[in-house]
Amino acid sequence: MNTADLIWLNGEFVAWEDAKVHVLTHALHYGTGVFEGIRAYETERGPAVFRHQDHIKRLEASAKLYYMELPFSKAQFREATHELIGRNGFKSCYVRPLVWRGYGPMGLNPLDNPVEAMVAVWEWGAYLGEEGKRDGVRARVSSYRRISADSLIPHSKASGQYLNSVLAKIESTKAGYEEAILLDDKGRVSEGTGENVFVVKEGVIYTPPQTAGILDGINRKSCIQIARDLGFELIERDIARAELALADEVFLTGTAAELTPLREIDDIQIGEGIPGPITRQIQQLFDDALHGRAAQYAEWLDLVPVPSQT
Ligand code: PPE
Repeated sequence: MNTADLIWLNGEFVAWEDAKVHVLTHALHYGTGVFEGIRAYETERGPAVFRHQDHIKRLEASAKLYYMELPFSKAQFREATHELIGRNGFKSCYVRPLVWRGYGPMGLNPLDNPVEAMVAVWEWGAYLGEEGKRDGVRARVSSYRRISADSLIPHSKASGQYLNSVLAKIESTKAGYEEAILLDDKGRVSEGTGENVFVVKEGVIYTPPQTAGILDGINRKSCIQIARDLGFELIERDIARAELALADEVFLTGTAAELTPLREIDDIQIGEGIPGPITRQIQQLFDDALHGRAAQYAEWLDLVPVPSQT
């Protein structure tokens, strides 16, 4: 992977290779951590973090659902990230905050373990490939169902919960696909291993609702707004598996994946087998928003102060 000079760990800036924890860290054994995936983009006014406050709020929400309080304030996370981007000299990068139960008593009750925090940044290219973003990717429906609220918390971006995505990702990769789509416990379309999903049919856009086991994606929210601002009808409703194959267009959204079209599902071509016109239109405006070229979405960008001003 691409590295950086510094990582922020529990309030200190430490060298990348020194950012270490004890092997008896609670989260390493039981998955008791919560994290975020954020991106900063190069804009005309310098690096800008996309919907930074929304991501930090979701980090706090994820922690709350697992009985953790953020060990630093939201403002401290924000400043730490700004300083990391500046001091590592990045124009654009991926940002990964993690809050976890640290070294302390072993056993399942984590409440006496310290809550620790870190933020790392590194340069991370297109998650599903530049080609994938341009031409679309191939996915299959996973044999694993998306975690349900019966046993875990889809709304929390919790480390241990990602074993579900990891299994689906391994399965789809070994079978020769770029991504997997998971159904929820009732067999309805939920999401990708790290992306929300949208279906276009006869000019109308559909996406699964909050109750379909999804992570409440920040790019999902952005693309819903962009689609509506462009004048499209967008409906949040349950989606049947067959609607993926029968759609005119399907696309995925996520911080890492940005907006990536799907061109095949389960070896069935979607629409014309190339990204469709509605996908293209939303992708273009979304890309403009990310890079600070869309004035109407300027408030989504958290500009990183240049060092001389800090
Ligand atoms: N669902 C899941 C399960 C998910 O992990 C993500 C983000 C999303 C939906 C989209 O959420 P948002 O980024 O707020 O629009 N996945 C992150 C982790 C990817 C990884 O491999 O790690 C990401 O995109 O950063």
